[in-house]
Amino acid sequence: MKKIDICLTPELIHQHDLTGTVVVVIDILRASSSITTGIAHGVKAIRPVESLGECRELKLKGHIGAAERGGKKVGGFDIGNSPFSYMNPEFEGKKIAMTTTNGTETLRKSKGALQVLIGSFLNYSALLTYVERLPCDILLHCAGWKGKVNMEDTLFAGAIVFGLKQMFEYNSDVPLMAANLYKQARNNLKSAIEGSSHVSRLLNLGLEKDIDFCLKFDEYKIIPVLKGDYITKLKLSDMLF
Ligand code: 3SL
Repeated sequence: MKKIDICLTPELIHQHDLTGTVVVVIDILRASSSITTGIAHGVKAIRPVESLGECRELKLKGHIGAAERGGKKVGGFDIGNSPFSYMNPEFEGKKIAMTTTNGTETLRKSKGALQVLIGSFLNYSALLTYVERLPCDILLHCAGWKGKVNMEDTLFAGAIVFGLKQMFEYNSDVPLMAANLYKQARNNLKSAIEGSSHVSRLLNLGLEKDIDFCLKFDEYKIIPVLKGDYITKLKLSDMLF
């Protein structure tokens, strides 16, 4: 039987064998939501990089520069990490170089998997439909915050496990824990994450609008996929079945 597991923080990724596994990278607030939004709004490709230096270099080579640290846009770059900034019609057909506090590191640590997908509430059903049909194991890789577990990524991973109609074997207790958490929270996700660390951080920065948007289900029908160095829209020819 196919297996599903959840890695609650990139610090624990060494516990998982990525070979032959499809990994879904989850950073609800806000990297995976922003990537999904950008690709859905016609951005050609997004290159996740870890350092501000790499991002700056790519900006000099013609990429749009997106940089966030601690929730804030880094000076000298074009945008930070708000999903709304990824809706800019001027970015259609262009490439973005992106660096964020946790999301881009989670992407790097997912390399070596059979396929790396990007998941958010914004593309929940499209992602669920695809991963359910995959002939291989699935790992939901949560970004958390600086090595620590967070509520919103765990809830989304739980939403995926909860939504699966096919039987999957759980590789640990985490899928069951996360699905139960989601089951309790699903009627009011916003109140479920109230008081959580990153929600408080973003609220202090006046970013409630971003939180509300990132909790919306199924705004988009696309699935972003990391191929080589770039994230693009998953095409029929990329599908593993
Ligand atoms: O940590 C990250 O990668 C970001 O998503 C954090 S923030 O929401 O942009 O603050």
